[in-house]
Amino acid sequence: MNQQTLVLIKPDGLVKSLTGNILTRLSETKLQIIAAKMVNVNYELAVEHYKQMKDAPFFDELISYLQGTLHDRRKVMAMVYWGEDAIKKVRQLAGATNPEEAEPTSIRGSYGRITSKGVYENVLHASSDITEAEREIKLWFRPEEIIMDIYPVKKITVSTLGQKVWA
Ligand code: IDP
Ligand code: MG
Repeated sequence: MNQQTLVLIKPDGLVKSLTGNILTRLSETKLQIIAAKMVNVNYELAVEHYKQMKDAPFFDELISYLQGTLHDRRKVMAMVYWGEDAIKKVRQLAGATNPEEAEPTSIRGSYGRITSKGVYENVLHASSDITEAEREIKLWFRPEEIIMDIYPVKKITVSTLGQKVWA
């Protein structure tokens, strides 16, 4: 079944200049990238993205991690991958959440680490199921930023007041 999944190259992946390596590894899946952008992650976005972890003892550090304050690199690269079994294929290549338990040749096994404070720095995020993928893709992307109609859309009229356009 064709499906879509959200992939984030987290700030540690960017700081370590791993973008090319990660994209090359993900290209093994033969999936298509149907959206991609760099994002400055504000506090609200980080908390909404990881809201299911809100009771974790490392939650505050996790939010700093995703926002890039831990690595002094305040951005992430967000992408949507699409194709047959996309969610499972990307998760398999990503490897286990804990980089020490991840298959050594997986992306997290190759590049992740456990910091002294305890949060797993595992270089990328990948949605874990269809429901999570839909929630996350809709959180990170607007419909027109994705080159395929993957979810139903509706047209509304909005005020363009204050919107930035090219000067
Ligand atoms: P996932 O990224 O493999 O889906 P989740 O359980 O959704 O893993 O956790 C989100 C993120 O929180 C992980 O990618 C990792 O950065 C961090 N994390 C999860 N569990 C732990 C833990 O037990 N200790 C430290 N960090 C963790
Ligand atoms: Mg998860």
